[in-house]
Amino acid sequence: MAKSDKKTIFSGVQPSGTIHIGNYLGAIKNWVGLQDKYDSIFCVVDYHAITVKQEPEELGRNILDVVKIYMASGINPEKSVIFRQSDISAHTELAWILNCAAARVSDLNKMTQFKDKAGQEKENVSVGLYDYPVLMAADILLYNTDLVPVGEDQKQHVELARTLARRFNSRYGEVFKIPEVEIRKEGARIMGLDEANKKMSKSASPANYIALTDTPEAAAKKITRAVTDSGKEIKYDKENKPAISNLLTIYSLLSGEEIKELEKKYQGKGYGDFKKDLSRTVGEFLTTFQKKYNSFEDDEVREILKEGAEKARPVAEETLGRVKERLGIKNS
Ligand code: AQP
Repeated sequence: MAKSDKKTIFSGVQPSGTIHIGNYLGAIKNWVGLQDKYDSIFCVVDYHAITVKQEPEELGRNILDVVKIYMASGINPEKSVIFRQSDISAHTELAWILNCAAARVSDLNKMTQFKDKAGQEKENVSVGLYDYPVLMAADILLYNTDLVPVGEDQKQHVELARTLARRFNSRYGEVFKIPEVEIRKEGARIMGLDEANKKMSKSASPANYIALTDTPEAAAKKITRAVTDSGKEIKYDKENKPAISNLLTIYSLLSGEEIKELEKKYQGKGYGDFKKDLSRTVGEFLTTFQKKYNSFEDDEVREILKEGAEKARPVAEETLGRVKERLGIKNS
């Protein structure tokens, strides 16, 4: 990567299943606007995906599909670096070093995403799932990242990256830049369609999410069946009307209409009318999105990943080299 005066952003998506509009509205959509202002690095975090079981053939497919989703969303590989995490071994090397030289069991015991994902199975899930936030810290810290644009569920993990960076710096001298988290207010936590008190999630049932690859008809069916709240009013009130507030957020972010305008538009109308129009808005978005998504070839994507890794690797290796020097494990 050519050195510039711009600040650096880093973020990623796991190729762990079907990418949904929560991933898009909470993260990817925001990256598009940031790529002109920042040196931007967008990773496909495949080593994160294998913290839970993946089918090998599907994983290979999903990696290429995530890149297509980045590009269909407007991430331009001419402006931004797009690469696959497993192509740069410095990620796992630095994660191990941070495990030993900065992270504590007590840090990881606080991670709420692990508690949510492991649930009752916390003694039987992989050690990788538990250690996931340390690998994420390595991802971020390798690139002297200034800003990490993510959805709200990742806030705690970015805070851990800051803690680990500070701890390492105070013990071994300044090596890591302390990154800031960037969370947009709107869309930071899109909730499930079938359960409005839980975030929309790839690993939930398909009724929970609208996939970016859903047909408009499939999406409309899911919206029709989406849970609603008591009362008839179309009103944004997260506390008392979490389901309608979530649908209003999706509608507003995809249409560009303010929530206040939407509330006015549906005054005196019922959930049926609202859902019909929301389905149309979502359908139009998906049709345009998928046209772009389907225009990319696998070989083109492989080339983008290769070039991206070639640009990112020297930066990662330079940081890792400094870390190893501080630890006394380089050139001894
Ligand atoms: N529901 C959501 N609302 C807003 N943002 C979200 N993100 C995820 N879910 C929502 C953001 O999407 C980016 C990529 O997420 P990830 O691939 O790291 O997966 P995740 O955060 O673990 O959540 P998923 O997509 O639901 O996957 P599973 O089911 O595997 O946990 C991140 O910036 C994230 O904040």
